[in-house]
Amino acid sequence: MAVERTLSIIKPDAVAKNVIGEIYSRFEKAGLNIIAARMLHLSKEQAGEFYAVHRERPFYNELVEFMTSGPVMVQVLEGDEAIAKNREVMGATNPAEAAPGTIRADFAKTVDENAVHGSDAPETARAEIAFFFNDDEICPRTR
Ligand code: IDP
Repeated sequence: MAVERTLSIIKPDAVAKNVIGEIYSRFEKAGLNIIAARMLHLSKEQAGEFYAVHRERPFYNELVEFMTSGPVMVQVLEGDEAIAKNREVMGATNPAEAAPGTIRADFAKTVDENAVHGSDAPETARAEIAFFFNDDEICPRTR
């Protein structure tokens, strides 16, 4: 199995619900190591650029509004097959379709405010990690 890194965001709805610790616990129980983390309140420019791939989608403006509505927790997760494992722990984009016991099933109610973001492929993971963290801010367990 390949050790991978992925970018995770705990979105404003989950930060407001005070479940950062519970979500971190899900990552840790799944064998994902948190190797970088930062809390920040995204600007409209940052959120718009981060979600630029969705610029043409009808929900883009709503998504940028939501992502800037409060602080987010951003982290790099590392582990075997981290990209797929994180998405498994997150559950489906629409919480109504998310498997029981997943983060979105347990902490989100709607497709637009769905608690967490996770990179969907190695290329996007690399770009998304670099969007938020410099190399010297990433602290793997071993050097
Ligand atoms: P993902 O976050 O599971 O990878 P994407 O399809 O990449 O899902 O969508 C990015 C984000 O855009 C979602 O997590 C959600 O916050 C928002 N989004 C997706 N579909 C809709 C929609 O139909 N209405 C409103 N927001 C949506």
